[in-house]
Amino acid sequence: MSNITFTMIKPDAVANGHSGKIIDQILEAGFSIQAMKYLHLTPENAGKFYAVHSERPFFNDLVSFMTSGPIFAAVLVKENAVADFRTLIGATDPKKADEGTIRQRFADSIEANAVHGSDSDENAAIEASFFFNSFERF
Ligand code: IDP
Ligand code: MG
Repeated sequence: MSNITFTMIKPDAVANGHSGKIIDQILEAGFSIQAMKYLHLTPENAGKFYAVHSERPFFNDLVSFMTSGPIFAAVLVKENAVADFRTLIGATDPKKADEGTIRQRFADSIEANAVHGSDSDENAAIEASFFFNSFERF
């Protein structure tokens, strides 16, 4: 079990002014921020990041959405980070997300769902290195 996960505050949440409250909830839940940056994904970046979904019907819309405005990308540290962060953000579809989760509080739709969270330790490392060089040294 590794102790890092990777997150993005997605364009909907940044545009709606929710970044501060989301970061606050992440810190309140016991995560620390090892690295963070503010950036605007290119279609090429977004397509690579979500390559695993390239055959899904929503892929093109997802790339458009993820490139529609700036995001925060971050590496978070906590014991059991991947699973605990998935619990904190809630289900992919905010209508199905538990009360008080980040997606239940801040997401607009199953697509514009406020935050990303890695789904495994392996993907957390891959995703963190996609955005941060040598993130271990921060
Ligand atoms: P996750 O973000 O909860 O891990 P995934 O199934 O990995 O969910 O999907 C990646 C992202 O693709 C979601 O966060 C959401 O933005 C988008 N997405 C997933 N399912 C749908 C869908 O059915 N319609 C539109 N967008 C979707
Ligand atoms: Mg996923």
